[in-house]
Amino acid sequence: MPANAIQDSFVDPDDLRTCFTLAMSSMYKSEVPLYGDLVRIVSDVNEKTLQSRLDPKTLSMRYGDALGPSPRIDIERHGAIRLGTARELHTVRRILAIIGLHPVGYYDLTAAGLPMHATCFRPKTRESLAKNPFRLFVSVLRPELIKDAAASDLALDLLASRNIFTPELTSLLDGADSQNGRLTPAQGTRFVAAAMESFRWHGTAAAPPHDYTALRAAHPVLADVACFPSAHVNHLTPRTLDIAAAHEAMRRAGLEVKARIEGPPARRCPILLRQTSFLAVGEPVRFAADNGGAGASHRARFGEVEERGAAVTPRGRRLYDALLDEAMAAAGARASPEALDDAAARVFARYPDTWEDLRAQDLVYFAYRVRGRRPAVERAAYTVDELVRLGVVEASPITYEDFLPLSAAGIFQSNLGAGPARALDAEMDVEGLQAALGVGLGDADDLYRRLRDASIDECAAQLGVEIS
Ligand code: OOG
Ligand code: NI
Repeated sequence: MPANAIQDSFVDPDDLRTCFTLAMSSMYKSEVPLYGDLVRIVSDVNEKTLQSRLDPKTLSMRYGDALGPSPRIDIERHGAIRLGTARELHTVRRILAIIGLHPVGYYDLTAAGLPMHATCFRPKTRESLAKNPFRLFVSVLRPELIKDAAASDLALDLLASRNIFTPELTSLLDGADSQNGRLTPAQGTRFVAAAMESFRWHGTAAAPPHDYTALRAAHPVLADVACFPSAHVNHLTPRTLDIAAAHEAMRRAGLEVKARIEGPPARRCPILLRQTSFLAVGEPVRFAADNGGAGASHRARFGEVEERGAAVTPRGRRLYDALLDEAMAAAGARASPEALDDAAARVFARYPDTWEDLRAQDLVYFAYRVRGRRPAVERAAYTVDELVRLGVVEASPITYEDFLPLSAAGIFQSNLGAGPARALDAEMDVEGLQAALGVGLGDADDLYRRLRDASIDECAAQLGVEIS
């Protein structure tokens, strides 16, 4: 068989990711009907925004960018799961690799009082991102940070006795290993269905009621992570074109909405990521008959919306972090959500807000493409800035594809009902996370730089000049 015939008999990981995303979306809508309402509300807002905003500058940012046309806006942009053990994380890494998602970045959640760290599983190449940018925020317990020894022992006992992966899934993973990480269409179909078993909600706890109650009292996240037979998806997140309008529409529709939108304040040139959510709903939990006890109501699962802006450079990130700190300090620890928003709006006036300034000050990553023909001035070499000034190439901001640790902590906290969080006194454990994954963590900045540099190389090749 010729080489490409062999390749053709396997599913493209990006296509499989779309099947996976759609399966997860319909599963989650049936599990949390309020999420279906959210998707309808957001899609309405997006429709109205599309009709009202015809400014080409914002259009390119919102509906596509230098990296190509934006895929369907109504497909979810991310989801999240919480895992209990290194072994679970290792298997989840294998599952997600098959749908083209790879771990990028380290997220320390101890600032939110969570004994957990996380990574973002996401597509890494321009082509893969353009096909379907869905990503998964995956956190995992750090049991060594649980202060209450009895709770820690109990959680570890429960986790040691569970297996969240079906035998069918395990055998498909092994099969993929022997096929260069690929699956045939028939295997792919079985794989998506089997993977959903690991991420679906099980209303019957895998722990007796007194254990559930004890862990919930120690920290609600322990009960959520350790007391169920699966790693239920805890939210999905469609993309909105106007997060303020979506937040308002959710409130008007009677959803119980998060107190404030996480991330940077509203800007003309959107950067990073803004998020809001409806708060986790109470879901009935049963306990196995021989465990006795009445049921409980478990609060972990919610629905979120996100608006993505441009990826910032390390310099842009330092400015973002500094201004956010300053805004929080100015508002004070007990500030109301409105006061915090006001302080942020005031302080962030110092974050440049035109694409030209953001580029000139190297705050945002841009990709480039040839606009005009060969530059009129015939030289063998140019700088990017010269070519932009000559109108030969144009710059468009690169979309941010990652998460924000502080926002993630805020989202986590508002949905756990854990009360005010006190930061844990703990070091990060990047090595521990990488050891559990069995692969190194990708570096987000590296990926944005690569996208930028590849776009410059393409311009150089097209123009037949050297670009520095
Ligand atoms: C994950 C929260 C993080 C985000 O959008 O920042 C997240 C969780 O609650 O498990 O998804
Ligand atoms: Ni999220």
